[in-house]
Amino acid sequence: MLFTNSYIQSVYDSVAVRNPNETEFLQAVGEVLQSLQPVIQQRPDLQQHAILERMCEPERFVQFRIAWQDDSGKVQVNRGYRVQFNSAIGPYKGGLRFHPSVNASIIKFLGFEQGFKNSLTGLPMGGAKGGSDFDPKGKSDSEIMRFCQAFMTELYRHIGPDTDVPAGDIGVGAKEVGYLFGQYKRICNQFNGVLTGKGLAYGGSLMRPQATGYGLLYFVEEMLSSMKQNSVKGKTLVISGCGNVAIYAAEKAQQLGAKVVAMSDSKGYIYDAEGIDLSLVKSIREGMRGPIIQYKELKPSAVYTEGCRNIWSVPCDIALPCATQNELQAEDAALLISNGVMAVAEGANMPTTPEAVSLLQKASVLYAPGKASNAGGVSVSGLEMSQNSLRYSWTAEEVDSKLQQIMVDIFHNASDAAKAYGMEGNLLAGANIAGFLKVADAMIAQGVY
Ligand code: NDP
Ligand code: 2IT
Repeated sequence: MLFTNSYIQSVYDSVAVRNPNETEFLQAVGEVLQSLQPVIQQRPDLQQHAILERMCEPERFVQFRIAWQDDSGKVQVNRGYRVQFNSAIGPYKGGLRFHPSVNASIIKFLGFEQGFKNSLTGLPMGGAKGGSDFDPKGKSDSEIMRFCQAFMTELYRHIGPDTDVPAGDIGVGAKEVGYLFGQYKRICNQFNGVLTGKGLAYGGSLMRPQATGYGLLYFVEEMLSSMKQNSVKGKTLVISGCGNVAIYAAEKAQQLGAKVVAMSDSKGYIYDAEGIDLSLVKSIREGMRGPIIQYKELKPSAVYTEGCRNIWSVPCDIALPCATQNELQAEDAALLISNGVMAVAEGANMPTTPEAVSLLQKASVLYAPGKASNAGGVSVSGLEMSQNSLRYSWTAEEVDSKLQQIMVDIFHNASDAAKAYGMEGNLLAGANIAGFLKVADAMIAQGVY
């Protein structure tokens, strides 16, 4: 990767040498460093303090074995991870992903991004991520419980309500968080806010399940109104994925008067010209996380197409990638542009490749980077931590209005930072700069570590 600033080039090159073959991590680092070039020129102290070098090296990276018994009694072995990237502005905070593709590179890219995202929320949370290559698909409830217990039997020693607070991500929802929390409580003999995304009966926050998807739409609404004097109402949306983020993005989009015509999973996508019936999607996904092809069985007028990336061929005004990293590539961006897309906003983490982002920006399509637009989930996790500390629960309306305000503030912080550094309208650069500066200043204030 090439940079115009020679110092930034040398930082990137040494990260690349130190982390060979970690393509997703290097992609995330490269994208942030690219945005920081004007900041580095104005702030020579950042180089003096080696802030970039320190931010690109996790404070701690733990990898461990997870052995558990499947329903037939056979012992299975998986690999677990927790990366504690940066604690400058608060306890480490970030989700756990259970998916067969999980490896060190993916966990590190997610942990690196999380630090900037958490900074943008304005809440006191550092950056972390974790997970396992365990595949929850096709596993029984008992297998998932035993796996979660085995995972926590190692993880517990690295986390705590003032140290590191995990939550969900792909393959980890309320059920898994419940099993993880139960095991932590048994081992430590402590009932505290060590995880977020908990059930309401034992310290969870109202609105946490909805938070990422709803927050995404609050961000898009603010972006359309500020940058195009427009709104979500009456727009046609395509949303990839059909998990937690996608479902609640679709729900809020429909509440705001938009029509969602397509959703997907890792195998293919459904198109419903009448607008997606979310109650059907929820009934398919609840419990066993069924495949989206079942939508067509329940509603035969819908069309199912194999291949999840084909979803970007569906004409729409707003595209929301809400499945996984690098799911929207240059060819997909070109198709969206030729079909007249107005905005692309990321619900997933790093779903748009750098080539696709650059095509969208050149075509003047509004582009919202995930670390800003999907920050609603971790924001309500931060509010769950506050409620746990207070030993109190806020109403859904209270949490929702705080979430809305946080998303509006994130948009303006990103937009203002872009303008201040001569890149008006570039929300990617603005989000990276605004998220970075707060962490950088906190690191300098706390001395060399
Ligand atoms: P879920 O596990 O609830 O759903 C994931 C969805 O993405 C499923 O539809 C799944 O399809 C699809 N998917 C997963 N992996 C792939 C892949 N390799 N290729 C194509 N499709 C895939 O996860 P979430 O909704 O929680 O997470 C979705 C994205 O949002 C992730 O990038 C996550 O990091 C990000 N995110 C999540 C937050 C949260 O609060 N949960 C907060 C901020 C960001 P299938 O069922 O077929 O596997
Ligand atoms: O990517 C993310 O922001 C999340 N998966 C949510 C993290 C959290 O701690 O709620």
